[in-house]
Amino acid sequence: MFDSFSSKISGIFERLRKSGGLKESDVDDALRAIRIALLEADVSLDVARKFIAEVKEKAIGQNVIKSISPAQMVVKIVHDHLVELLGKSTPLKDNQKPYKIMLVGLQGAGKTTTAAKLAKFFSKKNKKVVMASTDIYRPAAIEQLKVLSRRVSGAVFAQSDEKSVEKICKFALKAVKSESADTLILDTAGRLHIDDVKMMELQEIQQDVNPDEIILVVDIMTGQDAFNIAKKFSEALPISGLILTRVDGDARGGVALSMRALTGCEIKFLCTGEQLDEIEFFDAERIAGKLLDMGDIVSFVEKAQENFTKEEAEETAKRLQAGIFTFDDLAVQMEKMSKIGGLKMILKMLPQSKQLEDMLSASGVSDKTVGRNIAIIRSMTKKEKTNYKLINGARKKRIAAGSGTTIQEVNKLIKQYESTLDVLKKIRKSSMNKMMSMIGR
Ligand SMILES: Nc1nc2c(ncn2[C@@H]2O[C@H](COP(=O)(O)OP(=O)(O)OP(=O)(O)O)[C@@H](O)[C@H]2O)c(=O)[nH]1
Ligand SMILES: [Mg+2]
Repeated sequence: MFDSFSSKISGIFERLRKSGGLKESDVDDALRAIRIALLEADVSLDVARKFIAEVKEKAIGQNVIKSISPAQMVVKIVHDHLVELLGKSTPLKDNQKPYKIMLVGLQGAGKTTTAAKLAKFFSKKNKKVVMASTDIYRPAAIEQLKVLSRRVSGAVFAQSDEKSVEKICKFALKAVKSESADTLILDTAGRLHIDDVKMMELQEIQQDVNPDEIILVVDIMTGQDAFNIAKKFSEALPISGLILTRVDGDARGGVALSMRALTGCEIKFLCTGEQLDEIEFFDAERIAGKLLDMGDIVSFVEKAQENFTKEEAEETAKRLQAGIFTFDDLAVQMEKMSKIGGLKMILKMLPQSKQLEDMLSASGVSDKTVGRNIAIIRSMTKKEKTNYKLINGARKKRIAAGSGTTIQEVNKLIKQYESTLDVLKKIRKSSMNKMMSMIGR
C-alpha cells in the first residue's frame, strides 16, 4: 500500500542527506515534497497541511545537536510525527476470558474473511476460538464462514439451525461456554448503505452478546468515504477499533494515514490479502519506519541524543581545533561510537562519509577492536596518554600485560593513533572542525 509513498519520501530524504550543509530552504523544499507525497497517497488536505506545519515548527525549534545532521533530525521529526498521525493502538485485552469480538461493516468490506483471519490469529496464540455468523440475509453467508472455519485448526464453528439473529447470538454464547472458549468472533451481515434498521439490529446484537470489542471493518479502497463510514458507525455503536482491508493495493495509503486524525478511531489490524494469514497487528512505529525506510537514522538519532551532550561536543571540538588529540580522546571517541551502534552504521549515515571513512580506516578503528583498544588505553599512564613517544619497549610490555593484550596489539594501536594524528593534521585546516564534530558528538 505504502510502496510508492515510501519510495518518494525516502527519495526526498536521500537528496536532503546528500546536500550536506543544510539550509532552511532545503528543509522547506523537502517538506513541500513530503506534502505532495502525502496528498498523492490520498491523505486529506487538512491532515497533510497540519502535519507539515507541525513538523516545521518542531524542526525550527529543535536544538539540533551537532552529531546529527539537520537532515537526520528532520527524518526523526517526520518519523515521530508519522507515528503520532497513525496513532498507537491500545494492546488487545485478549487475556480476559471469554474475549468477545463483534465485526461490523458495509457489504463486501471483508468482515467474513477478516473473522476467519482473526480466528487464525488467536488460534496461533493458543486461544480456543468459537466463530459464529448472524448474517441470515445473504444466502450462503453463514456457510461461507463455516467453510473458512475449517481452515483454522482448532477453531469451532457455532453451527445452529436458528433463523433469528437473537437466537444465533444465544447459541454462540452457549457454544463459548460449552467449549470453554477463550475467544468469540462474531460476524454480522453487511448492508449496502448505513440505515437505521441495520444499526438497530447491530445494537441489539451488542446488547445480547455484550462484546469486548466492536470492530468496524473498512475497505481501504473506498478512499475518503472510509472516514464517513467510520463516523456513522461510531455514532450508532461504541466502535473500539478498526480493521482496514485491501491494504494490499498500492494506492489509498492515505486512508490509513489520516484515519486516526479524522475519526479518532484506533486502527487495530491491517489486512493485506485474501489469504487467512494476510493480517497484521497495526503497529504505528513499525509502519512509520517502513514508510520512511530510514529506521537506521531514527534509532541513530535517538541513541546519539542519549549519549552526547552539547557541552561535551563543544569541548571536543575546541580541543581538536587546538590540535589536541590524546589517547584519552581516542578512547572516548571509540566508546561513544560503539555505543551508538558501531562505526559502519555511523559512516553510512553521515554526510561527507567518504572523507570520514578514509580517516577512520587510516586510524584502523574497527568495531571489533574497540573493546581491546580501550583496555590498552586504560592501561597507559597519564603521561603516556598525552605523549605517546614515551612508550618504549618496557612500557609496551607493561601495557600489554595490564590490558590482557599482546605487544603487537599495543604497537598496532600506537601506529593507528599516529596515523590518526597525521590525518588530523592534514585535514585540520580545511573542514576538520566540522567533520570531527560529526564523529565526536
Ligand atoms: N485483496 C484483498 N481481498 C480481500 C481482503 N479481505 C477480503 N477480501 C476479499 O473481499 C471479498 C469480500 O469479502 P467478505 O469477507 O465476503 O466481505 P463481507 O464484508 O463479509 O461481505 P458481506 O458479508 O457480503 O457484507 C472476498 O472476495 C474476499 O476474498 C483483503 O485484505 N485483501
Ligand atoms: Mg460476510
